[in-house]
Amino acid sequence: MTERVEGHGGELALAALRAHGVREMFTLSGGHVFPLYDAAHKADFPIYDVRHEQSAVFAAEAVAKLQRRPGLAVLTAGPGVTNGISGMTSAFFNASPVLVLGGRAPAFRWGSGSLQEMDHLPLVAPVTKHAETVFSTDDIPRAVGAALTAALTPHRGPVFLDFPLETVFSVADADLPAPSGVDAVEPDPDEVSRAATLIAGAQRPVIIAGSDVYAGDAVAALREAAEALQVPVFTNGMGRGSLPPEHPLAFAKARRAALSGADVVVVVGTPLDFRLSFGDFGDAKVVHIVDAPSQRATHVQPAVAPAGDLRLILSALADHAGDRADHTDWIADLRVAEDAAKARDAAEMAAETDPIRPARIYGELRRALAPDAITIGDGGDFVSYAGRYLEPSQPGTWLDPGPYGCLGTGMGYAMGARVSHPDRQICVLMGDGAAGFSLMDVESLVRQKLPVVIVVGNNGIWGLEKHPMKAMYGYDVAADLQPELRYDTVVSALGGAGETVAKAADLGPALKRAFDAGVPYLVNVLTDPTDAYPRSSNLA
Ligand SMILES: Cc1ncc(C[n+]2csc(CCOP(=O)(O)OP(=O)(O)O)c2C)c(N)n1
Ligand SMILES: [Mg+2]
Repeated sequence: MTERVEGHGGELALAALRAHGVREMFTLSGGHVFPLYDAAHKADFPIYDVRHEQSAVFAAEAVAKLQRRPGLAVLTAGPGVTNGISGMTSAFFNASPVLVLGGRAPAFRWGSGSLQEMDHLPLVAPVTKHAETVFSTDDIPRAVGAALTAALTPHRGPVFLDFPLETVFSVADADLPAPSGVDAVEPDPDEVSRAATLIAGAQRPVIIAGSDVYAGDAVAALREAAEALQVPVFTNGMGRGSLPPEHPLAFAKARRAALSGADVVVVVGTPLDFRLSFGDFGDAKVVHIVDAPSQRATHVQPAVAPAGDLRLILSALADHAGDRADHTDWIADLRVAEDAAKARDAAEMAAETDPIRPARIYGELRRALAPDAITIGDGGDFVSYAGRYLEPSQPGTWLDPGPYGCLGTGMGYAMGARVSHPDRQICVLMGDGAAGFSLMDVESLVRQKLPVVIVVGNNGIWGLEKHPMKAMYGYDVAADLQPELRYDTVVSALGGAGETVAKAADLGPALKRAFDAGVPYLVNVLTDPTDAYPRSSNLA
């Protein structure tokens, strides 16, 4: 049924946004988008504002990632939009359904040199699924609806609309089309059955499940498939926590043994990119299960690559009726490797070193974090350690920047996470370098009463760059920061609180104070600058 709506462009946009499940906006002020504020203000629609547009887009992305619904950022014309481009690009790489609404200089005098006049579309088109300028006020509801449908259709991703000044300030009446919903893409049954036969017949199969499993609400189906076919499961990105860590098929540490020993590697809902050796697992056959045909790899040829709704594909795997090999010994071997690695990690996480090593911080955090806490990683080595030592026990609790690897997500993701989950612990794990990109947005969090905990691994360097440069050239440049800088007093100055910790024994009590504080609180941990995350590829 089509409803009729009347109002200025902002009101028409808001009606369509609400109809499609958008529940808040993240923004930084600019006159070009005032009608959107006017509509939101009059309708009691929440507006969260930030100090840099990147944080608005990252906040919208966190909402989209965590809640599997569209996130909205409203950016003013020109510099507002260009400041949001790294956020849009991250959302594009992460398949996050984010809508960015941009202001735009007036169309009627385009080319005359209006303030902030620039055509955003050529810049944003390559990093969005859909980018369009809406030239007519009564076309706004249609355009918003179509953009959101595109964002939510697998393979999901960001979309962009801009409204010339006169479009959004003018009044019109228009149709408000009902949301059309997103149809599940049926996979090719033949491809699914070939995949099932291959996995069931394998001697040493492994599943690696990524973000689209969570985004596609396929966590339960993943578990059913793994249990039915008895396949060990590793995860990355938003896939982390899909199986609880105590599940007999849940693995995290034995990845090397698994990938070097496997005869079939099943990669679900994540690309065959640098995180997965570009899909090259030696002699193992690869099954790549993707949520849309566009996600099939072009650089490698998997044995089979079913494309479609991940719930349908994984449920079909679970229902596979044919013969299956026994994987008991394979699972037991991996469990030995997993347990040995866990014991090594446990020793590192307990180590009482001076200066503190990152592992110890994570040892303390594991005690302080509730199972449903949201952890957010923004940094270099410090965040690589978080990936290694923290084990999310529920899906939808882990936010990393994803394969685009953009520093600066921290305070934006924290805002989106706090808005999504007002009652949970929100903990940002930040490198001291990464802190420079978004720490000013603590002010936005304080002012809007959005408490979060920030733990800075303060090694005084851009560690992930300094160590490799030194190894490569014998020297390094542009890789030092001020040692022992008081990032905690920055947060205090902005209205939050915090403290500096230099001794391992002080970490636990400091974290307790942080989670009890009720305001943004930064625990500034002075860490060992000589400690480098061991990695095979050092370029990031
Ligand atoms: C926007 C952006 N700029 C630069 C980089 C390159 N980069 C990746 S990790 C890193 C160092 C991060 O340092 P810090 O946050 O202090 O963490 P550490 O490695 O010291 O633990 C840099 C500069 C990037 N990924 N993103
Ligand atoms: Mg650092």
